[in-house]
Amino acid sequence: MKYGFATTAIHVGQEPEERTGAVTVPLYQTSTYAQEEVGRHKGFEYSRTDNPTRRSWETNIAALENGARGLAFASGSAALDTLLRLFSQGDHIVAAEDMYGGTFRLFETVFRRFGLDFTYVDMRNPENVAAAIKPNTRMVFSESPTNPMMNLTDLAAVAEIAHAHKTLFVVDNTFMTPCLQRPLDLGADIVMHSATKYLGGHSDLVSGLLVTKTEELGAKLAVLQNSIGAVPGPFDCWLCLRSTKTLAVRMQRHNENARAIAAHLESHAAVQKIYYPGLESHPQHDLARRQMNGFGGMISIDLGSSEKAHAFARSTELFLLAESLGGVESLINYPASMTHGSIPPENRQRLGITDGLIRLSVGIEEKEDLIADLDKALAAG
Ligand code: P1T
Repeated sequence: MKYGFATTAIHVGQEPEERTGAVTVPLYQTSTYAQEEVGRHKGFEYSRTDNPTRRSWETNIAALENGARGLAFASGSAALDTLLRLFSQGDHIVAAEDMYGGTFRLFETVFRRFGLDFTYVDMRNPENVAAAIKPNTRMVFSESPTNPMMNLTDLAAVAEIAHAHKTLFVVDNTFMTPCLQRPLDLGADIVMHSATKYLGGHSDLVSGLLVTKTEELGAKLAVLQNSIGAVPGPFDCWLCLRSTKTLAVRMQRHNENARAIAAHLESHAAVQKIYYPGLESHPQHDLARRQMNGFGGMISIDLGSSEKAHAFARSTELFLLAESLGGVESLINYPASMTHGSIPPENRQRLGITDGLIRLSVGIEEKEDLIADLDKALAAG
């Protein structure tokens, strides 16, 4: 990165427009581009393949993740779908056992039918990854921190294991954003995002990304991106560009609010367990300090029973009960039946996704108001 993070976010890929000097990247809401003669054009032919607003966003996110190439998709799930088409029937993937329920569903209900094989491991211990790798393993896939249990993968250690076996290492960086964690710098080959979350940041769009460390991988994925066509429209890319300009200040505030709330909830009598890597009591707190530049805005708490969790979820006023995360507004999620409903019940129990578990996405409101809202709802349970 030539500049610091916030400067890169505001400037890279976003030079003033040549014709008018417009400071903001224009919204090129067009499907196609006039050509002067057959084979002679200005670098754009068709918007599934490339679009100037999308290209600005892809350039910007590649710089932020310190990668060679960024590729934008219609959702995080579409980004994953395209990623998995790098592989062929008979290939094997090692994935984190604890991750977003929709990722597990995509792997199991779609790609297993097409002949991909998956092994799920507890990635808190890198040795579990080494033990699961087979001769046909082509990818190690991690989420760190995981959704919703906030478990960490030692990214540098797992990258080393993956590369020793000539296997790609891919990290879903949705919870952290490149502001707080840069997996490519720690050895990952590809970073994946649901841009719907912190990158979009305002709960007003659905989008996804892949960022590759090398041009070669970027070129392979660009062929898939164009062939499959799960691309975002120019307006969503324009909104993402608008949003990353404030990513550094938003993440700072998410960090600050979540740390205050986690510290408060940790000593609250109604909270049986709390999962937040910023707390010294988190078993991987030291690793969090080492590989992250902040602990993020996501906290999970266990209230002990489904009744208590439901009473809490219907009693908050500022924290809205909704799927998703990472917006400026605070949200509550009940993983067991919402985001992780597609994980088999026995797996959920084993992972700690109990019927008493609540996931909080801490927004950037005033922390005193958020704490008062949580206290009132905890009293109601
Ligand atoms: O929703 P979509 O943009 O398709 O992204 C899927 C996805 C991928 N990875 C992670 C870590 C995610 O959290 C998500 C989406 N998650 C939610 C909707 C949620 O509430 O957890």
